[in-house]
Amino acid sequence: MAGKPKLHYFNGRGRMEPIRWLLAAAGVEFEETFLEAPEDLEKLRKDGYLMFQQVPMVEIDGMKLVQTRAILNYIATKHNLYGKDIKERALIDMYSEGVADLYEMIMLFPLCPPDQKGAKMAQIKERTTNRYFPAFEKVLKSHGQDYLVGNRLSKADIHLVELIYTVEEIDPSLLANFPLLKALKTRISNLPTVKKFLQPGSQRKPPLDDKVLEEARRIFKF
Ligand SMILES: N[C@@H](CCC(=O)N[C@@H](CS)C(=O)NCC(=O)O)C(=O)O
Repeated sequence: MAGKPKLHYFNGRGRMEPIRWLLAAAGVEFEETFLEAPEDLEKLRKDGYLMFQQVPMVEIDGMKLVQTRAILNYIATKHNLYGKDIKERALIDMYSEGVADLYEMIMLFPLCPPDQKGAKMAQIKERTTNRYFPAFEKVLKSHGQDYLVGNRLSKADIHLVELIYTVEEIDPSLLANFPLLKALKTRISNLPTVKKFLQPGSQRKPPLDDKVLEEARRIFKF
């Protein structure tokens, strides 16, 4: 039997967090090796483990995978979280990309220059309530099913629920007008694997704070 996947990243959410969520939801145990200094990243590069000199990198099934989406797609395919045919897969990709667009705006917010923070946050809230959440609410309403695609759990549901939690950390009221998203959040959160991941002490990472941001700046030199 293959060993546990090993995740290489720093000890923060960033681009690895959706991978942690997806593995956890699939019920896959994983190990993590945290970069603590720029030298740790340099070593992975020197050893030839990072195709584009970047992390996230995940050792899984004898491969050293990079590129977040490739990693997510591999895990989703392996664990039947990627639809039953190419049409379902296209929808799952479309929804996942929408989630990723808003997630990226939120993830990059702490890097925003102080004088632009107010405008950026206003844009994040506006996009959440006027663009992304209504789009997903409409999908759920259109078919009345429990999951976004094919009435079956897919990676799109996991990514969306992770996003909902992230948005709620910014402002819980942003979810107020989206009853079907709330219900999806509750449903997915009650899956035993996800429930476990949401418990304190799991491998889920806390929101970025100044200390973690400083650590990321030091390791990635930005
Ligand atoms: N498209 C890549 C982007 C990866 C990326 O930007 N990684 C950052 C850390 S979050 C990194 O390794 N930065 C160092 C560098 O680019 O040299 C992915 O999604 O995995």
